[in-house]
Amino acid sequence: MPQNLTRKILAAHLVEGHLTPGEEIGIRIDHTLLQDATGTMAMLEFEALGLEQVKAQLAAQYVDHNLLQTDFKNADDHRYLQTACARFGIHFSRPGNGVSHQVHMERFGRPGLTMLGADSHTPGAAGVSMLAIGAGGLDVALAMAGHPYYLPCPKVFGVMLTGSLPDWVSAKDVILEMLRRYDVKGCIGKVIEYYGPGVLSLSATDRETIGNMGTELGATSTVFPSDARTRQYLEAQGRGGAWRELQADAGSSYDEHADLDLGTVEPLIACPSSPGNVKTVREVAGTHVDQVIIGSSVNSSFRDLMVTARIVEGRHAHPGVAFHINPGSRQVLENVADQGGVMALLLAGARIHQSGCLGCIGMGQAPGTGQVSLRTFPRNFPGRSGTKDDQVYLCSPETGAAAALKGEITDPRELGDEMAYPRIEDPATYLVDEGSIIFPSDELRQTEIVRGPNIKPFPELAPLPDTLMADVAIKVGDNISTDGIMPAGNKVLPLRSNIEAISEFVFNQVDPEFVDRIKAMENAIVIGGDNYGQGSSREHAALAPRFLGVRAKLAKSFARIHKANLCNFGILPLTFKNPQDYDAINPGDRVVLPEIRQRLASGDTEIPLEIGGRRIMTSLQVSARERQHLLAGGTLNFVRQTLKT
Ligand code: MIC
Repeated sequence: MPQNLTRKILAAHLVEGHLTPGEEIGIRIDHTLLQDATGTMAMLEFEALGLEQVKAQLAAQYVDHNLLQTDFKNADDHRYLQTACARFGIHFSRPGNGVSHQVHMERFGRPGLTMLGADSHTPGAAGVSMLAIGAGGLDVALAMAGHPYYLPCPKVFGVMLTGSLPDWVSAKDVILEMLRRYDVKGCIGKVIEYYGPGVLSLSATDRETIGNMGTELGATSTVFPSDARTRQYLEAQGRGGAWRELQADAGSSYDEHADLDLGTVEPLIACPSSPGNVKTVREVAGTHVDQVIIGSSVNSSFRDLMVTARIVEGRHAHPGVAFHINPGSRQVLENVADQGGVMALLLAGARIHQSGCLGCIGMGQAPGTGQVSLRTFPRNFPGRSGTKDDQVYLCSPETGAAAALKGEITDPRELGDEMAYPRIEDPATYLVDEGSIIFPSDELRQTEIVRGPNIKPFPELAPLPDTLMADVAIKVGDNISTDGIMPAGNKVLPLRSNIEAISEFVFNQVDPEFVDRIKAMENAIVIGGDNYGQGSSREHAALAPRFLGVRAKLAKSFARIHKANLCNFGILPLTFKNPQDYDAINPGDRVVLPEIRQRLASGDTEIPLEIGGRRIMTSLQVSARERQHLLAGGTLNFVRQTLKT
């Protein structure tokens, strides 16, 4: 039977289960990706598995998030990661070498392979036709140890692209168009597969932009065919040998389907404070702008920086605008410099930063009070920039450059009256720089691992009790992101390897009293709305609440990665059978889950919950494997138990 490309890659990697949407499957993982903010904990978890060496075909560790070294903590973590990589045979990309997604595409990505990354934007590797999935650090640690990755078999959503993008419109507008149509939970449980004649008009890095931000649609991953453009990119990177052709079989079908004519896409912008709050740039044109940032974890490629440079060349940013550039990698910056782009940007007043995520995760670059910031980043959840009540918009480099020049949101097509659209060609041969990557070697395997004082041992987690009594610690609404649960930013991120310390910040932006309140409770439950835990892969949004006593979360629905992280750390992910019951539970209520252990062990999917003499029904949709992990109090407990027996 003819197969679409996603199912072909899944079938080639399937080690457990059947490719039936919704059923749990186990797939072999070829590449693993860690970044430093999630990676320090993931590396500690890998160490806890007691292996001598990684077993994945290629494991890479990037240092791109915690780049500000305001004290010893981040620098200590960098040293820990560097020494652990040397010891276990992992590629180490040094601080400042670039954003994981960009560097992995440049140096390691290969069509048709699977990748698991402890970063939700890992699907950016769609740019080189990988099936790349974001996951919690523990799942990545297990994949590094050679274990399969388990996930609900996704549906495949085929999007047929036709036409080509008009001048002043680029890949960011394509993914914003998808977000305008489907919003932040429209693609949960799906892999988006783009195909059709329009695909060839998109370069590898355009496809990276679309894959990276597919995550904001809730998608499990994004897949593109591997074609002449993929080949061109890999050859330009000096890695032509990695190319192979891949596409859906003729006559294959999709579980769901849509058409997108690239020729009809116009400049779009996601308004505060959700990537799904998309409007046309025309609708918000004229809004005063204080800050523009081009680059970071998405839109930081050669093309993105070069198009910005050519637009601002010979002019200066508006005096009211702080204009920043965050290159995706040193290699990007070197190639932009080689073609004169750096000088054009400097003369236009740009502040050029080191390569990395930076302001995207609140590591600096916070806007001032009441200021409007336009960023090419992937997400703009409330307060994520580091500024309370922030006004962050997400847009293309073209729209960002237009705002930098004019001082207000401007449809970039208006610049067409002043200049021709600078269509950028990728270099035929990139300047390649691997100098900041430390490759594994036998010699390095002798390295002693160095740990700083902020790196604390993994906390002990008790197994699930027979009956669970818990107090409602907080009740939140729909689309609460992991940034709302466990904020990032330069104050909190350095605590990622110290669970006791980071737990003091749980729900800090949503309810500053939360931690004091939960400390007076023995066990706690959190009540949530739809799409609870959307956004990042950070397992700390499960582990830190668990450390504080959260044993269950009851929501209308969960985001995929967060739900898996809850199971990994022994928190029951319950959903309302009847969504109206959401209104019947309030903070301070005491709830009881009678005989929960036994119900879990017997595979019950309907779990009664008693509240003030009333009983409501909840639903527990987890696999047999996840049930065992929940009973043990978390995946590490379970794996350790199995190692003992
Ligand atoms: C993000 O963009 O939210 C992050 C920061 O990259 C996270 C990972 C993290 O919290 O460390 C992600 O996307 O998974």
